[in-house]
Amino acid sequence: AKAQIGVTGLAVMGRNLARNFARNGYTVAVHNRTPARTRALIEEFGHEGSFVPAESPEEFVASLERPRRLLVMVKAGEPTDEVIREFAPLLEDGDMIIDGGNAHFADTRRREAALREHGIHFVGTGVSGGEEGALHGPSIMPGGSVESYRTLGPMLEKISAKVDGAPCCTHIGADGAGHFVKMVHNGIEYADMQLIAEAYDLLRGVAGMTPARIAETFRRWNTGRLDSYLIEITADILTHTDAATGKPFVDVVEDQAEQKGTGRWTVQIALDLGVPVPGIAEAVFARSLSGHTHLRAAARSLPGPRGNTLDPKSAERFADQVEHALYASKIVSYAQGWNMIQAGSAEYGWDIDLGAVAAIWRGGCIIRAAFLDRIRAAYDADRTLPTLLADAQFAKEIGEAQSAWRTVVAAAGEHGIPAPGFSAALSYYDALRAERLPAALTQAQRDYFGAHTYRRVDRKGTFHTRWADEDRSEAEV
Ligand code: NBP
Repeated sequence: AKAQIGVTGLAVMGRNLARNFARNGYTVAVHNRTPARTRALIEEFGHEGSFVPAESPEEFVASLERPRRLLVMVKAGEPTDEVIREFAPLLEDGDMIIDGGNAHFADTRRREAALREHGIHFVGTGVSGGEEGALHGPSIMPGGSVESYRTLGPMLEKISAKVDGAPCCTHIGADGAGHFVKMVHNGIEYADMQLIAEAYDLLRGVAGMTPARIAETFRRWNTGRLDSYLIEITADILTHTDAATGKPFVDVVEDQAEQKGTGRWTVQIALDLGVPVPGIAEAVFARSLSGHTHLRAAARSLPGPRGNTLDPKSAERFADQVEHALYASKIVSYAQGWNMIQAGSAEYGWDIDLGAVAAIWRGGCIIRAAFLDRIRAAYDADRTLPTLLADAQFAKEIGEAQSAWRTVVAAAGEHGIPAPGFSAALSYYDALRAERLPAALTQAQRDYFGAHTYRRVDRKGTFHTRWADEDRSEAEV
């Protein structure tokens, strides 16, 4: 029998996705540049379903039913182009190349346009959930043509995570839309992780709580509105004791966070699109700063405040305030992420359904959380919502949280504990709320030194003040 789908690139992700398809009853052709991986897959997992191993690209392509669906799971970047160069000449009109790697959406747009010329559908697809998700059900964000989704979509939906019976997979939009949305997902993930790390740091540094106590606190939070995969694993990590030293595990890990690049891409593209995403940016910079050991060593002896940790009763109250601060900051960073998706959608004409994106992130992916249901509800109620902060429910909650949020940011300052995520989120909130921003002064300065002009609050038009003249007369320009 011919295979309904083929997977080339059988490292952790490709292998697990191939197994997921096979476990769901599909016949799966499998191929890898180095054939040993293909053989290993068949030996170890061949019994799980119907696999068709292929050693050569020709054999692989010949084993696929038409239109062919060829899922590429190789290292993102040049390897993807190499695989396309190798396979595209073997394909025919209407066949599909699905790129499930973490490609940059601009590369996906380029590849899609080039392959479209040859009648081949190129389906850039975001896949989230890591190794486990790939095997048991990831969140899947396919881009590409509507036509390709007609036959491919049901298969992807079948292997995806399910929440309340609904698949965590939907057609996001044309060409690079899927990879764009996956990129923003990762940006939001960076922000979420940073906020959780700050909450932990404040509970430890201000409230004087041990990692084990903080784990209990996180576990309690995980039964409420912060219920999420990331809070759950955080509690688990904080409970873990290092076997070699008997210390809390978190204390034996070097305090330098690495990054692979999707968070950085999110910020770079946000700058290009002109979307303010300070929460995501601060998270990327916080990781970057942590790795600058020479800067940190040079600054280690600089003075800081001498803050005492709180007594146990105040510590409990403070923990509640941190919960509010974390929740409010989380709303803000998701608001920024969704604004970014809106901006990308408008720029590239993707017409992305913002509520549907929230729905497919409820399961399978790293930021899966009960919270996403609320975002979906907000966009279902109003597709044109300018910001999540304008949703009545979120506005109410953030209003209730704001006083505690301010206390926490102030405490961070008083105790000398860095909280860039919490404070940037609060500043963003206050900036959007502000009746007047000091941007008026900034614009006046621009006019002063560079004749960059300004608009007035009381009259239409564009103006310049002749700052060098004695009379400082104003001219309409
Ligand atoms: P890797 O990103 O480590 O890539 C290894 C695979 O790429 C192997 O199958 C390797 O073949 C193949 N490959 C390379 Br490298 N260069 C090639 C070339 N020039 N031609 C053909 N094949 C080539 O694997 P992974 O961690 O499974 O990730 C696969 C993709 O999924 C990546 O794009 C990744 O960013 C993305 N992703 C990963 C995760 C995750 O949690 N790991 C999550 C979501 C998405 P070989 O065996 O012959 O060396």
